[in-house]
Amino acid sequence: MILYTCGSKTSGPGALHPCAKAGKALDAAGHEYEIKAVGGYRMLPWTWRTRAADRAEIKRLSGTNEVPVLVLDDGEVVSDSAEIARWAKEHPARP
Ligand SMILES: N[C@@H](CCC(=O)N[C@@H](CS)C(=O)NCC(=O)O)C(=O)O
Repeated sequence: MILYTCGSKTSGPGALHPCAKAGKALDAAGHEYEIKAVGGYRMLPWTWRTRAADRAEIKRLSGTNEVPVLVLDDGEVVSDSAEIARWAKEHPARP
């Protein structure tokens, strides 16, 4: 599975950083996943020029410009940190 994140990947406190929240939930459920970091941030004006291109893939996958986005091995897409955390809780890697 692939976890699309911002440039900070899954670092920082889950309570403050949505990508960290998703990563920590997947880790707690025992999942192994590849991280793909996307660029282009609404808070960083100098990244606006490439933002659409940088986020085209997640827009195509999830219909949103926001990360985290999780793509499961069967192609199912789970977007939003709360949804990913719920999915991880409901689907532990080792039952
Ligand atoms: N409600 C969303 C918020 C996600 C969010 O704000 N993600 C940031 C990265 S940590 C983002 O992609 N922001 C859009 C941007 O910077 O363009 C969630 O919890 O997943």
